[in-house]
Amino acid sequence: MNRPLGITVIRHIVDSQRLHPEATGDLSGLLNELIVAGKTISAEVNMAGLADILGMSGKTNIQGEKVQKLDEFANNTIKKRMARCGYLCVMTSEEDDDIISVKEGYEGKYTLAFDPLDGSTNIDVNVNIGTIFSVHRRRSSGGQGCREDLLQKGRDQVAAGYILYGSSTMMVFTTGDGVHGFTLDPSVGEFYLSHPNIRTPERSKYLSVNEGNSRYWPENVRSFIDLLKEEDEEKKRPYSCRYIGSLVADFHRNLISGGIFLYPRDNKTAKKNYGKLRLLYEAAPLAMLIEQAGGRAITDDGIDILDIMPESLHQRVPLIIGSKLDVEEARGYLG
Ligand code: P6P
Repeated sequence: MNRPLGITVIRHIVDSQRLHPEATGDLSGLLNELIVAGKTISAEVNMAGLADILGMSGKTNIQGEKVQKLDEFANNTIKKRMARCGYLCVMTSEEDDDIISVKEGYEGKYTLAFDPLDGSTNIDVNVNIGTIFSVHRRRSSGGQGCREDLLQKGRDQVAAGYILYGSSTMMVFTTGDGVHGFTLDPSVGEFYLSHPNIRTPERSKYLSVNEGNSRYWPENVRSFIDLLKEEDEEKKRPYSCRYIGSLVADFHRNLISGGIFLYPRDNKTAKKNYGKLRLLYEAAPLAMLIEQAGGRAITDDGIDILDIMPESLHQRVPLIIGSKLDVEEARGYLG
């Protein structure tokens, strides 16, 4: 069969690097290592229904959530590979309480924050899950990196993206020159460019929010969400509700088709009083992606996610993210 001459993700990365004569190739190398880790995780996720890897590992992570075996596999796969890639000085993971050092002698100039397998509660029911990553330049001078290298504003990220394990495995990322999507051809083991220069529609088609929490939302948030459900011919409302409960899956659908995703703070528990989602390795990378694609990402106080200065590794933030016109309307209404 004559296969179309697809652009592989590494070809795209190298071509993008050429746009920056000052580039040393370290970021390209870092992304390539992440791609290998993603392919490894994809193979395991796709076998999960067959291999004895479903179910719990018996451990609990810093979030107080039970760690699933696939979570552990994904976390270890990324940590082992990236610790010796030579491009990082320090990492942080949703699954690890503290910072993660890199192999002595392999210290590099970037940092990596990642959620190894977000949406893990969906693993056993075969719903799409994903890996989310965020890359910054180190701020410390040399050797092993430190917490301060990780606690940087999302606005200063040099790269951000996710790998979505679904009906097909896709990698979507940005290095500041637009958002590009690649689909894995498992028979070849290559990611091919399938979604060049993704631009998210200015107006939503979907409303993504967990209505089960509505009684706990601040009153103004609840009334804004009700507004999205009222008839409005010009804005093509009410929007269809789509909520998978897997952030990467909900985000990806909205990125491609247009949508607004909300995970507001709730007054039910102190833990969620700042929202459920984490800043460093969920909200900030997705915020860079959505802004690069023409969308917006704010808190339920109307503050740009990318402008928040992190104070801790696992800091939570309320998140409203998606189509520009709807998110800006939210900012006006809530801000
Ligand atoms: P809820 C999955 O556990 C996750 O962290 C995100 O992937 C998802 O968007 C969110 O939690 C779902 O939370 O409270 O609606 O089940």
